[in-house]
Amino acid sequence: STAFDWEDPLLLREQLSEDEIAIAESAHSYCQEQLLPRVLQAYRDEHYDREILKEMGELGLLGATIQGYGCAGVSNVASGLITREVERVDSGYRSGMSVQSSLVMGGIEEFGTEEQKQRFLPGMAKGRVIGCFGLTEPNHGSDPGSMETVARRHPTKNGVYLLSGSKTWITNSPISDVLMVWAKLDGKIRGFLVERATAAPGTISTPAIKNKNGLRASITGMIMLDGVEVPEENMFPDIEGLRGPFSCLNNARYGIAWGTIGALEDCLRRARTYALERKQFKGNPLAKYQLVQKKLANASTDAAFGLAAALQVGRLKDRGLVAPEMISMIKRQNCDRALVNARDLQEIFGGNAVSDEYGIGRHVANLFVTQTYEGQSDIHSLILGRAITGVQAFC
Ligand code: TGC
Ligand code: FAD
Repeated sequence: STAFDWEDPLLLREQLSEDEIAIAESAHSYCQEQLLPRVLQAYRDEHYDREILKEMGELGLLGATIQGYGCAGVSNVASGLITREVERVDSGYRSGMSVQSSLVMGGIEEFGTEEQKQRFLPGMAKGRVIGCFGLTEPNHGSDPGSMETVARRHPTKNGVYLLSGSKTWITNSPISDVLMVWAKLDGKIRGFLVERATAAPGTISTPAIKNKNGLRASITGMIMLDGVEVPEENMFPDIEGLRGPFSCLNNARYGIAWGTIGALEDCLRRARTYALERKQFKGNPLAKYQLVQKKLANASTDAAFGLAAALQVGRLKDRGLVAPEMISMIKRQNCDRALVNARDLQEIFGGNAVSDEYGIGRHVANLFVTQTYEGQSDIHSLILGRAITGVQAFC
C-alpha cells in the first residue's frame, strides 16, 4: 500500500513523464522564488511588471507548446503544469502569460501566414514583444458574434484596411506592441494584427482600467480604434467567423482549467497551515474541529479531481482527440470548484482573512474573475447543454 500524500492525493506525479516533472519543477522554482516575493506589493499597487514576460520568455514558458520560432515545443500536459505553477502564485500572472501564449501566439501559429509567424513569434517567445487579444466589446461580452468593431477597405490605398471600434476588459492592452483585434469585414469576423509602433497618432489608444477589485497584479485596459490603418499582410488570410477567436480560446480555457487548481492548491496549503497553528477553545488547533476538516477535505478532493480531469483532457489534446465541449467542461468545473472552495477555506482564517498578508482574499477575488472571463460558467453550461440535447439556449 502507499501512504496518502495530501499534496498529491491521487498521485498525479505518477502519471507524468520525466520531462513533464522537470518542466513543472523548474516552473515551480521560478514562480516561488521570483514571482511570489513581489505579488503582494504588485497587487496592492495594481501594478504589472512587464519584465515578468521577459523572465518567462527566458525560461521558455511563453508559447511553450509551439514547435519552432524559438518556442519550447512541449506537450499540452507540460504547458498545463506550467500554468498551474504560475497561478499557484496569482491568477493575474497566469492571465498575462495566457494571453501572450495561448491567445495571441497560439492564434498566430494556427491562422497566421508563414511571414507573420516569422515576424511575430520569436520576439513574443522571448517576451520582448507583448500581445493582447481584443474580442470583448462594451456592448458584447458573452455574445461576441454581435460585435460592432468594423474593418473597411481604405478608399485610396490598395491593400490597406481601416479599423474602427472599441474593445474593453482586454488583458495586457496598455502595454501591448501587437494587438490581435477581431473585427467585421463585409459582415464577417476577421482577425487583424494591429501594430502600435506603426499606427498613426490618434488612431489607437489603450487606456488602462483602474481600481479593479480582482486580478490587480495583471494589467487590463480598453482598445479604442479610430480608423487605424492595418496593411493586408497583418490580416489572417483564411479564417472567417467566430471559429477564429474561439479556436484561440480553446487553448486558453484549457490552461485556465489547470491554473485555477493551482490557485486552489495554494489556498488549501495556506488554510491547512493556519488551521494547525491557530488555537481556539481549550488550546485546540482549528484543525481538530470536524467542520474545519470537512472544508479541507472538500477542497483537496475537488483539486485532485480537477487535476485528474485536466490531465485526461491534456493527454487527449496531445493526441488530437479533444472536443471544445471537453474544454468547456473542465474550464467550468475547475473555475467553479476553485472559487467555491477558496471561499470556504477563507472562513478558516476568521478576521485575519481580511488582511492581505494571508493571501487567501487575493485568490478569492481573482477566482471570481477566472469564472467570468473566457466564457462565464453559465455560458459553458449552455455550451454543454447544447452538446447534450442538440438544442441551443443562448437566445
Ligand atoms: P456558435 O454558433 O456556437 O459558433 C459560431 C462558429 O464558431 C465555431 N465555434 C468554435 N470553433 C472552435 N472552437 C470552439 N470552441 C468553438 N465554438 C464555436 C462554430 O463551429 C461556428 O463555426 P461556423 O464555421 O459554423 O461559423 O456561436 P454563437 O454566437 O452561438 O456562440 C455562442 C457562445 C456562447 C458559445 C459563444 O459566443 C461564447 O463562447 N461566448 C463566450 C465569450 C468568450 O469566451 N469570450 C472570451 C473573451 S477573451 C477573454 O476573456 C480573455 S481573458 C484572458 C486572460 O486574461 O487570461
Ligand atoms: P455579459 O455577457 O454581460 O454577461 C453577464 C452575465 O449574464 C454573466 O453571468 C453571463 O453568464 C450571463 N449571461 C449572458 N448571456 C446569457 C445567456 N444567454 N443565458 C444565461 N446567462 C447569460 N476579453 C477579451 O476579449 N480579451 C481579454 O484579454 C479579456 N481579459 C479580461 C480580463 C478581466 C480582468 C476581465 C474581468 C474580463 C476580461 N475579458 C477579456 C472579458 C471577458 O471575457 C468578459 O467579461 C466575459 O466574456 C463576460 O462578458 P461580459 O462581461 O460582457 O458579461
